[in-house]
Order: sequence, then C-alpha cells, then structure tokens
Amino acid sequence: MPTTLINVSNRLPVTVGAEITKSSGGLVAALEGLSPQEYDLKWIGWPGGAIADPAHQVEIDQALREEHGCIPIFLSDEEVAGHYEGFSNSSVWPLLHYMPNYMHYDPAWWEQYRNVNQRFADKVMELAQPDDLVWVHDYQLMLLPAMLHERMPELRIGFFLHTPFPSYETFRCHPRRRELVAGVLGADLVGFHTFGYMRHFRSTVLRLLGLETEITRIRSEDGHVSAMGVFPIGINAQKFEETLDALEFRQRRDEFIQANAGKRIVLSVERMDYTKGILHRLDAIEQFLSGLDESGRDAIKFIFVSVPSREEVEEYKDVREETEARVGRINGQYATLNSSPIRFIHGSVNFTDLCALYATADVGLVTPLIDGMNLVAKEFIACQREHNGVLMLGEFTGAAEELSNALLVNPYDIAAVAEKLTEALAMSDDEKRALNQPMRERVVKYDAQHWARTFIEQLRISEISAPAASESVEVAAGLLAQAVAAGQRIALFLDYDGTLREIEPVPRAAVPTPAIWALLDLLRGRPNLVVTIISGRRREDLETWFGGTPFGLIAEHGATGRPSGHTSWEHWDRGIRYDWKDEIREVLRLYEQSTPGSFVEEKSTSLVWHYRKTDPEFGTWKANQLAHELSTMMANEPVKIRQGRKIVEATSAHISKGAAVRRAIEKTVPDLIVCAGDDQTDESMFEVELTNMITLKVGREPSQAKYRLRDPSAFREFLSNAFQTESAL
Ligand code: GDG
Repeated sequence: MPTTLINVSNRLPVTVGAEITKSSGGLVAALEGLSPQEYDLKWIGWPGGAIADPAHQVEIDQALREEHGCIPIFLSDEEVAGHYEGFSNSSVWPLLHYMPNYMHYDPAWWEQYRNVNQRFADKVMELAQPDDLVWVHDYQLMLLPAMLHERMPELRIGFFLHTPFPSYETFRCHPRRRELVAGVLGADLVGFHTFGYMRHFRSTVLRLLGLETEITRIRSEDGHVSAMGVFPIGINAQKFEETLDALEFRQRRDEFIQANAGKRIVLSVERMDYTKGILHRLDAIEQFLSGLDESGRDAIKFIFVSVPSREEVEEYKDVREETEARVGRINGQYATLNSSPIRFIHGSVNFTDLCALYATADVGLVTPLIDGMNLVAKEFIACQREHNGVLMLGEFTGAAEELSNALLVNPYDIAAVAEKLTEALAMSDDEKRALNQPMRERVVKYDAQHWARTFIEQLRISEISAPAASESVEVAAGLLAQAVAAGQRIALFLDYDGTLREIEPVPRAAVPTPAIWALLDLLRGRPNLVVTIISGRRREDLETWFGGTPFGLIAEHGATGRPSGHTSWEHWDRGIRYDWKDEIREVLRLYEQSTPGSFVEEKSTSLVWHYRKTDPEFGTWKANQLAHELSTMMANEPVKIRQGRKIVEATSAHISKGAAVRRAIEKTVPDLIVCAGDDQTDESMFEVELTNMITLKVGREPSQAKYRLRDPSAFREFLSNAFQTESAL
C-alpha cells in the first residue's frame, strides 16, 4: 500500500482560467518523480484568483481533484490581502531576507494569517489519517505544523522553508516572532537550504522560546522533538536535458545566436523582487558601460527577463518603476546608432526560450542581495552542455555554497561586479568548460527529485516523539485508587520543583501555591499514608514551606531528611568525604567570573553552577565545557557531575534520591510506593524498581519511569483524583 503524502503549499501548481493548466515548476517535478507505488500524492493549496461563486467553486474543486490530484482552498480577496500580500509578503518575507526597513505590520493581517493557516489545517484534517505524511512549504504557512500536530499528534509533519532564515537579531523584529517559530516546531522535520539558515533558526528558537537545542534536534516543552536538516533544493534536471535535446530548442537557440551576431550576451532572469538586487546590478552595468567606447557598447547586450511579481505590494511597484526609469536612463545615455545596451522584458518567456537564452548567453548575471537558494543559477549551469557561458553569482545566495566554481561576487560592491564582468567576458572556452563541467554534473545529479526523496525519507524515519502524555497513566491511577480504597499502606515520594510545582525562572519564587496546599491538605492526616517531599533544595527551603506539616522531608537529593511525623533532621552523609568541593569551587568561580549572569550555589553536599540568566547560547556552551572539565577532573573521585535544567551540579556519588527512598522504606515496607519526579535527579528513584512501586515522570523527556504525566497540574489532578475517589466511596 502506498503511503499518502499530503503536500501543502500556499499556491497550487495550477492556473485556473477557461481551462486549468498545471505548471511544471521544480516542486511539481520533484513530487511527481516519486514512485506512485510508494506514494499516493495529494496537493492542498490556493488555486489563485478570487473564485467566489459557490457553484463555480464546486466545479473547479471537482476538476482539480479528479484531473490533477489537487485539493483547492478558495481564499477571499480579504484573506489574500491580509494573509498573503500583508502578513506573508509585507512582514515575514522582508525579515527573512534581512530587510526590516521593508517590513510593514498591521495587526489585522495577523488575524488573517492565523485564519488562513487554520483553514489549511481544517482541509488537511479532512483528508489525513494518522499514518500519512504531510509536507508543508514555506513562510506563508508557518503556523500550520503546530496546528496539525495539536489535532493529530501521530501525523508525520515536515516543514520546508524556501527562503533564508535570518539571524535572531533580524527575526526578533517581527511582532509575532514567537508564534511563528513555535508554529514551525509542530513539525517533526524542519528543512532548510543551508546549514547557516538552520543555525540561525536554532539560535532563534533558543533565544525566543528558551528551548535547549542539539545541532539537529529541538525538544519543545511538551516533549515533542523536531529534527532539523539541510536539503538544498535542485532543479527539474530531466526536463532541462529533454529540452536541450529537442529540435525546437536548437532552432530557437540558433535564431537568438543569429539575431545577436557580433554581440556578447549577458543574461539576468528573475522575479521582479527587491531581494534580487536588480537596482544594484544596474549600477554595476552602468559603471561597466561607462568604461566602453562606442564599438565596445555595440558589442554587448544585457537581457533582463523580469517576471512580474506581487504587484499589489507597494515596494514591488516601487522597484519596478525604479528599474524601468533606470533602464530608460542607461539606454538613453549609452545607446549607439545601432543598438541600446539593455533589453528589458517585464514578463515571462516560455520554457524553451528560457533554455535557449541560457544556452546563448556569454554570462549569466545572477546577483541577488540575498536568496534562499536561487534556481536560475542552477538552471543556467544545466544549460551549459554544448555551450559554455560564465555564471556570475551573488555570494549571498544558497546556491553559492554549491556552485563554488562560479565567479562569486558581492552584489553590493558595484565596482567589483563591473570588474568581474570584464573578467568573465575575457575567459577562454577551456577555462569556462573546466569550471562548468563539475557544477553541471552536480546540478543534474542532485536535482529536485533527489531533494524531495531525501526530505521525505528523512521525515519517515524522524524520531517518534515521547509517548503521548497520560497514555497508560490510567493504569497507575487505577492501581493507586484501588490501594486507597483497600486501605493499604501507601508511601508517596514527591519531588517538588517541576513535579508538584511549576518551575519558576527564579527558584526562590517557587513558593507553594493554593493548588498545592489544597492537595496537601487532602493528603494530610490520612491513615496508612506517608507523604515525603523529596527535593534537591536545601533543608532551609523545605523547612520554611513545609516545616509545620507532618510530611516527611528529604533535602539535598537525599543527604539529609526529616522522617514523617518527626521534627529533627537526620544526616545521611556522615562519613562521606567532601574535600573535592574545594577543587571544584575554584573552577566554578572561574566560570562565574567569565560568564556574566551565572552564579555558584553552595549546598552542604553539592556545588551548583547556575546559568539561567546568561546569554543562552554562551551559557549552554560554557555549561558543556564545564561539565566536561569537571568530569575529567573528578574521574577518580566519588563525585557525580550532572547537567540539569540550566545548571551544572557536582554531588557526592554516595548521595541520591534513590538511596534515600530505599532507606525510608527499609523498616516499614509499604504495600504501595509512588515515586514522582521530573528531572535527571529523580531517575535514581525510578531505578529502585520494586514490584509494588509506581514510578511517574512529569514531563516528556526520556525517562525510566513507567508512567508519565504532562505537567505539574496534571500530576496534582492525578493525585487528588485518587484520594478524592476514596472519600467519595
Ligand atoms: C523561492 C526562493 C528558492 C523565471 N522567469 C521565467 C521563469 N522563471 C523561473 C526560473 C526558476 C524560478 O522561476 C525562480 O526560482 P528562484 O529560485 O530563482 O527564485 P524564487 O521565485 O524567489 O523562489 C528561492 C526557491 O524558492 C526554491 O526553493 O530557490 O531562493 O526565493 O525556476 O526558471 N520560467 C519561465 N519563464 C520565465 O520567464 N518559464
């Protein structure tokens, strides 16, 4: 049975007119190249235009589904204006391309962006089964992965960003920055064109959402893991190869060659977009022309193919007008009696002509100020099969990372672009061939189909996130309720921070809330129940909060404790050596000095370096370094080095919560023991492994505990349900 692949992009690859025509872009080729035995492809998106008539919509819907495997979402003019032209193209697009000056923002756009993403989510949910794969494309649908994940957590969701992802410094300008990255993190796999974009995304996630990240994985607070990967998109290589073989292509190419006899051709092809560097390029061309005499000018022709794009957006109108004015000026100034230097086409040419132009040009001048990948550069290289032109490529394109044999230029350096152009025109055929051949092999081999296949294969094997919360916790609830009802002796060992109580940025602030007191009051004084609060905190904290209760208290991960019903504390670390602390303290002080915002906490049995308030990336880097340094230093000492939530901790290896639990149940063995905790230090309790023990992890990180609950409030509810049941009986 083939796997259903639901591909979701803002725009469907179709044009709806009197007839429906399917476009043949790279994405279509990439997906249609997947084997139908393996994948059953469905494509969801907007068919373009404003089709308001319901009867017409039904008709188009049916035709698109039956003939093209496409499922349309009809957007109203208002939705297109708010979601597409407004939010997507006027606020997100400029920021993704490092151009905050071009950003506009209107809160009403956000409403439309959310609404349209929601409509896409509804449409996906109409179709999707839990075993399906969903692939979401690009910046217009950044909220969709999280919307889908919430509604169907089993669904495999991939997200690919076709643009750059900028540094945090730029992305942080967006008023909805957090929502946007959180939306993307609903995906199981997030793909970028380059490692640089992925690195920026990771750093943005860390800084905006405080989530710790590994190089290629991000774990959200609910435990969901998003893998990240680099998948440079390719072109529809087969189509180019076939076209280069076609008679029609050869005829058109020969016509172009003839029409331009005696001239060198410099070609630029792009959407009319301010990111593509058109105005800077015109400056460079002007400078280049100013150095030529009349016969030199007669011998060169610049061809611009500028496809109209996003013309409802002000900045696009401006760039078009400015380009036309400049082209006019340059042509006026540098025209000879025989020719004018720039042929500017504000429109598109057909595919065969495009290939013929690529295969006629002496230079492909591709100089975006920034571009996620830039397929034109790859297409130009693909067409250098019999012919040899030079690719001049802007350094700030994703393509520049792969096409390193191109003449790379800084598009802002006008003089350098003009100079390189002279250099390019002077290159010999042998030189050009030697440079182009390896690049051509690469673009033909790593084509769009290869790109889609690798992304989807990666998505298929992406990690299955931690088991869904409360999946089997019903069993634990049943066991506990039964024991309560039967009046059995029960011992509860409850961690505090992160288990009973939500974590606070400042540990001091995590005082018990009314909800916690309500729960503790329910447990207090109950026969056959021994409650012990077991924490890494200092004894003073536990005394302050719970000193007046009859509960057992265990502090400092089990170094000291006050058994239930007692008022004095016992020390369980007598005879344990702590001389290692002096050595460690010195190292921690050095880290404290060199890492602003970090501090050292001294407990009687351990030393802790806290870095919650440091620069998140710097802090994490220093923490890894510190943990490594301490582990090496203490390799032969009875000391455990542990990295916890924004801490690095050195504790005596003889002290653990697990050992404290064993000691506490040594004399009077309860019928049922419940151990609950949320972090690494609680794992030692879960390792105790007695048959009459319920181990419960709060949170979604991997754990040895048998049962799992989402967060402290779910845990409190779990306990109060178990004990309230009994009072109701
Ligand atoms: C976004 C990212 C990323 C152009 N003129 C004609 C024509 N085209 C075709 C080209 C090429 C496509 O349009 C343009 O693709 P690019 O990659 O250059 O740029 P964007 O449109 O900005 O695309 C970009 C891409 O997504 C994919 O991830 O590379 O960075 O911005 O295929 O051939 N095609 C025809 N006539 C034309 O006149 N037939």
